[in-house]
Amino acid sequence: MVVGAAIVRSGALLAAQRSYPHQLAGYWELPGGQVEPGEAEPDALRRECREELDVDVHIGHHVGDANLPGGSVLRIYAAALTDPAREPVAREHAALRWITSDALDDVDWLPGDRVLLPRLHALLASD
Ligand code: 9L3
Ligand code: MG
Repeated sequence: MVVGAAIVRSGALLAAQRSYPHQLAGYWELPGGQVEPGEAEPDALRRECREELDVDVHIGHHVGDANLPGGSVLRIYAAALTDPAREPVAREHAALRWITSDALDDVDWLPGDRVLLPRLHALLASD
């Protein structure tokens, strides 16, 4: 299982551009990663956000799932910055961007994340 965070702040969604592996580099994703054995999904997501973005997040509701190449599942949860004034830092990504609904479809998303765009539009609309 791979978990990803749909971090929303002021009507915008945080997207992160992958820097590795080279097949995925340049594409955008919701930050996150592998759930470790015995780890609860929200705990994994909080850990990944600290490691990748250097921020603490509150994890909200389940937004949706998508199949990833290779057979694993990407599970997205809504999330919010614990301190909205603290800007996330790209510790493992090439870049970070806050995306509003009008620009969501134009981002070069990884295929798994792209499948969830209707859910992400709905999430932004409810913010
Ligand atoms: N993945 C796809 N979309 C995402 C995330 C967080 C991850 N939003 C894919 C990319 C990798 C795998 O899952 O093939 C594991 O992710 P990571 O641990 O390298 O971030
Ligand atoms: Mg990751």
